[in-house]
Formats: sequence, structure tokens, C-alpha cells
Amino acid sequence: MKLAIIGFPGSGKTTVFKAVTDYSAGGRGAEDLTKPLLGTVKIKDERLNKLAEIFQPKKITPEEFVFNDLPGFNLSQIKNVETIIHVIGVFSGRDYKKDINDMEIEFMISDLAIIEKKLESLEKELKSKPSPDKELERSALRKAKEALDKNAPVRSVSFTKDEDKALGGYQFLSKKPVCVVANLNEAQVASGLGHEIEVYGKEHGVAVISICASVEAEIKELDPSERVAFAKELGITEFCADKVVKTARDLAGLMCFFTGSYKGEEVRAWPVPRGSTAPQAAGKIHTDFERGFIRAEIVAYDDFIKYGSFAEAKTKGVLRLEGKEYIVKDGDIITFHFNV
Ligand SMILES: Nc1nc2c(ncn2[C@@H]2O[C@H](COP(=O)(O)OP(=O)(O)OP(=O)(O)O)[C@@H](O)[C@H]2O)c(=O)[nH]1
Ligand SMILES: [Mg+2]
Repeated sequence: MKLAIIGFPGSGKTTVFKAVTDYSAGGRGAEDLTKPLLGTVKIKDERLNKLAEIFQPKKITPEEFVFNDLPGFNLSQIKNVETIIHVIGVFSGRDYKKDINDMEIEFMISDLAIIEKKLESLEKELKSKPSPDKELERSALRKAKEALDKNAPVRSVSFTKDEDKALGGYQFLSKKPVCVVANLNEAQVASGLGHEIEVYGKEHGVAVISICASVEAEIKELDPSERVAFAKELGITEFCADKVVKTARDLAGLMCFFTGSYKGEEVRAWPVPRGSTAPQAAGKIHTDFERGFIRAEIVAYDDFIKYGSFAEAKTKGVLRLEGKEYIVKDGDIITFHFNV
């Protein structure tokens, strides 16, 4: 999954980026501000460690997400990301309600411009050469435009499956999930403003996380062994940076399945969209796995932990053979069989 951190200039995007990702100084030089900073985040998942205790693999590979951070206010480079992180500089006195609203408007203006232009060219095309596909695309675009004209984001529209397909090539910003990160200073955290903003988010259907990014970014600079003690001194019990990542993952509709074998190369968590079929999940590992999919051997996570091995799971009847139609569940441990 790719995520972009955006926000109005000086809102603390780069500070949030440093608090959240494994970025260490030395990536993009401060001199080249036109390029995005790239950083990765490995998802902490206790289940992966438990599986590693059983499998004893050579390495453990968690889910990994890529964040990019763009300087200033820049919407041009976020088209290809799955989830948007919108940082609001509450610490510098920004009005969070206004910023949440204004950013959504920026997304909608950008989408509307694309749609209007496309509709114009589609009208011309359809006049000279009728095509059912293009007609479907036009009606789907009209549906999106209708919402935007009423100040509603594209994500509020319910498209049919076919319409969704027809719009597959578009990357509407107001259709993407947004996680708002309210960047507070320490005094604001102490005053309970973070809680107030999160409540506001709940009431308005916006995912909001409040964070003191400058403090968390500073903690990140410390040696891992010192981090917890230092955080405790400051009264921080939970790193909000982790919450940002987990929330973004949920918003993107992702879950994960695991692969591994006893004393094997690696035990690994693979992120896939909820509702993925077994072949689609196999395709995450390799396109050959999807193309030549035969069947999948599956043990649910809890069953596997309970019985401690594939052999024992099989004896107890909880190792299942599933075919092409199987919908993968979060935590499934899967061995794919394929033929190419
Ligand atoms: N007091 C306080 N200052 C912060 C906080 N977060 C960021 N800042 C400061 O605000 C300034 C801007 O922070 P950045 O993280 O560079 O903001 P940005 O959004 O990346 O800025 P641009 O990329 O230039 O748009 C810096 O001087 C930060 O030290 C915070 O939580 N509290
Ligand atoms: Mg920046």
C-alpha cells in the first residue's frame, strides 16, 4: 500500500513523516524540495511473532507500507496512492474544522476539473462513434459530477460494479480514504484538545488521530532501547504514529494472510484487500501463483496456534483444502498449490 502525507504548507507533514516512518535523515537532501521523501513502515503484528516461534524461519517479513511526503501543498503526485494522510497544523493555530473541509474541497475541485474535461471529449466521441462502453463511462462520470456539484465527494456515490469498472482508470482524490492527523503541541495535548478533535471526527464520519508529532519524531531519533523510558517521562503511553498506520490500513480495506513453513526461509504477512479470493491472494506472492492456481491449504490463525503445526492441524481436521472461490480471511495461514 502506498500512502501520501499531504497538508497545507508548514502543517508538520515532514515531522509526522519522521514520527511515523523508518526514514532516517539522509534520504532526500534538504536541497531538493521538489522530490517526495519516501519512507517505509513495517506493521507491528504480534501474530507474526507467535508464528515465528513455531516456524523458526530464517527471517520474519511484516507487512510494509510506503509513505511519501511532499513539500508544500501538492496534489499532483498523490494520484497513485491508496490512502491519503492529511496533516493539520493545529499546533500553529490552524482551525481544524476549516482545514478538514477545505482539503475536501480541494480534492473535489481537482476531480471536477478532470470529469468536466473528460465528459466534453466523450460527448464528441460518442457523437461520431457510438460505443456502449463509453456510454457507461459517461453515465458513471455524470453520476460522480452530480455528487460533486452538490458538494459531496465521489466516495459518497454508490456506483454499480460495471460503473466502478468503467471508472477504474480514474484516480479521484475525493474517492480515496483520508486519515486526518491533527498535529498538536504539548500544551494542547494536555488540555484535551486532541480528544475534542477526535470526537468531532467521529460525529462527522472522518477518521481523526491526534498526535504530538514533534515529540514523537524526537523520540524516534533516540536509540530504541531508550524510547519507552523517555516517552514514559513525558507521560506518553501510546505512540500515535502506530495508530496512524493502523487506521490508514483499515481505511484502505486491507487485511493480511500469512505464509510460512517449519524451519523455512521466511514467515511473512501479506496485505490483501478484504474480500480477496484465494487466487487473488496468491497473485500477491507471484502472478504465476494466480494464473496456475489449483488449490490452497488453509489453517485459521487461532487453530494453528492451538495445534502448533500443519500436521497436527490436519489430524484435528482444521486444515482445509479450498478452491478458487474461497474468500481469504484475516490471519489465514496459506500454502498455495499451483501449476504453470
Ligand atoms: N511546536 C510544534 N512545532 C511543530 C510541530 N510539528 C512541526 N512543527 C514545526 O513546524 C515547522 C514546519 O514543520 P514541517 O514538518 O517541516 O512542516 P511541513 O508541512 O512538512 O512543511 P512544508 O513541507 O514546508 O509544507 C517546523 O519548524 C517544525 O519544527 C509540533 O507538533 N509542534
Ligand atoms: Mg515538508
